[in-house]
Amino acid sequence: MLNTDRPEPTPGTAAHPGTATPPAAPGPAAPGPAASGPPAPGTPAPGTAALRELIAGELIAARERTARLTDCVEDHDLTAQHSPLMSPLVWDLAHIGNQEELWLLRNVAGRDPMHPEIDPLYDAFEHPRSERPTLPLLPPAEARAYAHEVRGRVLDLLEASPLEGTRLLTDGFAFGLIAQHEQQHDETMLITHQLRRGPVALTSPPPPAPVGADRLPPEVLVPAGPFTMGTDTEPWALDNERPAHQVELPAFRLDTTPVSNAAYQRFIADGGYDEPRWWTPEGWKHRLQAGLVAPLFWTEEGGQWLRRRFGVVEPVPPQEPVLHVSWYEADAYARWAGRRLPTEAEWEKAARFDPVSGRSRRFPWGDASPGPEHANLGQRHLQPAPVGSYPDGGSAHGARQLIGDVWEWTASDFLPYPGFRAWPYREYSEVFFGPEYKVLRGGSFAVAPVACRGTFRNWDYPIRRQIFSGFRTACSVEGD
Ligand code: AVJ
Ligand code: FE
Repeated sequence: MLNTDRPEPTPGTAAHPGTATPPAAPGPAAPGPAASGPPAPGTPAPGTAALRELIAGELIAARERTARLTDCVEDHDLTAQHSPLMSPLVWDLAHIGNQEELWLLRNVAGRDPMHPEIDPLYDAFEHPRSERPTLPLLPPAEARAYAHEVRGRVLDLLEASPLEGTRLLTDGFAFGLIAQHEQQHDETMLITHQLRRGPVALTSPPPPAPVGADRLPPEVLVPAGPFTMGTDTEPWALDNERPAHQVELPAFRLDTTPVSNAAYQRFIADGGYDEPRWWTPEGWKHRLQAGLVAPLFWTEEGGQWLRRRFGVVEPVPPQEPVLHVSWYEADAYARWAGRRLPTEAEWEKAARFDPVSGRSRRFPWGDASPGPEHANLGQRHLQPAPVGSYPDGGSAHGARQLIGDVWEWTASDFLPYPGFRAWPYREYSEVFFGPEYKVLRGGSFAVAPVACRGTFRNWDYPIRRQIFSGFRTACSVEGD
């Protein structure tokens, strides 16, 4: 798996078969029967049979989502390039199969390549996205057949494999890696759908209404002190989430919810896009060069802001978290508001630290895998939920919607934790470390539970905004 140009994780699907939303007319957006994510650390390890079943469930859930994203349009929409920022959908489809073949059939099972001649086409480091439409890619039917053939062999391998003995096999890591990889590309494909022009292909029911949102305090206080950042125990955590390490932070305040469209419109109306003092020098340069005046997909008509969402133009909903903003815009907004973006460590402490036990949890609400009551994940809805939604997903300090809804830009560059070791390949994380990428946390509505947790790190260029990105703001506590 080597993808590079952009971020996007997507979680599997937590085990809530009864709650998956039935497909709506043009093409279902929501996942079907769900699987449950890796075993929680500290719980008794499931027997091999139970782990196999869990893995199979995650692989199947990912493939159902891939099918939902690729069966809803005609072949010409699969082979076309809808934006130079994105691959043709048919590239993602075959790349998913190719990475599954590489990691599970070749590296784990020691098999020979099935079609060595196609490998370079689907190596994300060989060809940038903008070039991929010119490659002799497998046509849609062949791409589907290839991914299907690989999957059949992988399910046979899963039945026969011990889930221990090598590091790739332990806890089914390599299988978990592949389920996460497919879900990450499903989020990428959903971004391609959002960029695509033409008839509507995907629909979904709206997210649930917020509960008690008008009584929420605007910000929460996270007192000074140490906490454990990252993980050594989460079985399917990726290399950049490791190792666990202690971080000492001064007290800070964090917005209870992501910044809403209504709040962001006040920034626009106040001339925020015309005031260089709110922007970093590079941000201002980019704002001028790119002609930024509002989030991506917004247009103003008769004094009202409209947005295009998966082919539908609609008024911007004031209570929804702002979406499709770059790091530069998020950073400028925060400065206009007299605040700043949280650092990555602040975000993770607010999301995971439990002051009662002194432990860091897997998720804001505890260690249980995400269910539909906790967070807007898994493409059940094709938009973020209004701010203040998901009271059951709140953190120990009372912040909401840290997981799901919108990826949250942080102030931090994408850097390794102390003691980082690339695993299982340098091209997942290591080659991206450095100041040119900013970290995003928490996952979006397009992220599957299997690829989402309190430690998960995403990264992208600060100019990017076709991704499902929003943010919340923070401030230091005076006198601390
Ligand atoms: C972690 C989302 C930045 O899409 O570039 C997919 C994920 N890595 N295939 C990306 C990934 C290899 C990656 N991000
Ligand atoms: Fe990839």
